[in-house]
Parts: sequence; C-alpha cells; structure tokens
Amino acid sequence: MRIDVLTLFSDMFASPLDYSIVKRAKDRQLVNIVLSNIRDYASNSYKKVDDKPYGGGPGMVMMCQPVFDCLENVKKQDENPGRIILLTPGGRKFDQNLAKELANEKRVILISGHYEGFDERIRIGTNAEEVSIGDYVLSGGELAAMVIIDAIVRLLPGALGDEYSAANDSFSDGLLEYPHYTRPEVFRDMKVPDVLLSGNHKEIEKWRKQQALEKTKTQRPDLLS
Ligand code: 9D3
Repeated sequence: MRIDVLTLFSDMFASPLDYSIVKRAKDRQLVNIVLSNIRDYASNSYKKVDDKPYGGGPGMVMMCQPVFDCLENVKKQDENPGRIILLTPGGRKFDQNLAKELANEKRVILISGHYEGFDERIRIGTNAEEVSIGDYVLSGGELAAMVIIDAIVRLLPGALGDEYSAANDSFSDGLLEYPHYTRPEVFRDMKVPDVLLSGNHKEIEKWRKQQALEKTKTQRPDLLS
C-alpha cells in the first residue's frame, strides 16, 4: 500500500512513524509512506502558502495553488488514483470501520492543513473526502494524519507479530477488552483473580467474556446498542 501525506510540516512525521508496528511494516515493505511538503510547490517567490480570508475574519486560509500543484505531482507518481482525504475538524469521524476501509485500498492520499482551514475550492476541485479524528481542537491536521496512518498500517496483513492479531482487538467484537494480568501473583496486596491461575480454560473464557461485558456496560454503554 502507498500512503501519501501532503503537509506543511513533513518533519513532524519522522519519529512517530519510525517505531514499533509502523516501523516494522515499512521495513517489510507492506507500506510506502511518502511525505510531500506543500510549501515546495508555492509558485510565488515568498513561498507563501496561506492568505487572508475573503470577507474578513480571523486567521489565515490555505491557498489553492500550492495544494493543487503538490497533489497533481503526487498523483502522477502512481497508477492508482487513491482516495483523497482532507483532514478537517468538521469531517466524517474516523473510526475502526473507516480504518478497515482504508486498509483495503491500494493507495490513500492524506492532506493536512494548518491555519483556519483550506480554501473551499481545494475540497471541491480535488473531490476529497473530509475526515476528522474526533471532537476536540488540534492545531493542525498532522497529528490526525499520523493517527490515521497508525490505525491503517497495523491492519495490513503481516504488520502485527505472530503474538498479536488484529481480530482480537477491542472494537472488533464490539466489546472492550477483558482485564489482563501478568506475574507476580500478588503485587502490593492486589491478587490475580483465582480463575486465571486455575488452568480451567472454559472457566477463564467465561470470566473474560463476562468481564468484557461488565467493563463495556460501565465505561462505554454506547458500544452495546
Ligand atoms: C473556530 C473554528 N475552528 C474549527 C473548530 C478552526 C480550526 C481549528 C483547528 C480549524 C482548523 C484547526 C486544525 N485542526 C485540524 O486541522 C484537524 C482536526 C482537529 O482539530 N480535530 C480533530 N480532527 C482533525 S483533522 C484536522
């Protein structure tokens, strides 16, 4: 899979994508993450990428020209057109279902903004989908793009080690995970539940299911409906 990111701050992406599962997936060539800096495409001599909003108001708006030129350059680097996603606070809320959808694509193009937002003609002219990662305000779309990349990449076949399986994840069966314990049996007077030490796999399975249900009821009742 190829993931393109168009951003004003490509350096921000270096370290979060160089650890753990995403690093391994890149090393195994399951994913090719290509960063493009929108500022490199600014045609004016000041490398200006934002301007004041028509009609007045606070903040600056991302200009059309650098984004369109950057996108056109990136598009032609691969025969797959790819899904074009504009990261905006008002977009479709990202969730595990969208992560699965995107993990099935050959190519995804993410466009991160900064400042107040994009010139509306960027959305219209590129036919982009708008995606948000949740109802809180970030200072830009870069962290949102990284969240989305992380969620996609770990779903790619071969990205997880043998000890893990994406099928076991919370949300995949609609419930939160059961509580986990490891050694020692007693830590500061807190004991591991007897059933986990019993060796009775049927009872352990039953306990975990019931715990998962209980946890979901108290912490995320919305997941049960
Ligand atoms: C006062 C209007 N603000 C909208 C809530 C302006 C504004 C704030 C922050 C416009 C852009 C941003 C930067 N945020 C993103 O680019 C962004 C984002 C987010 O803030 N929250 C959740 N998902 C995303 S995806 C991109």
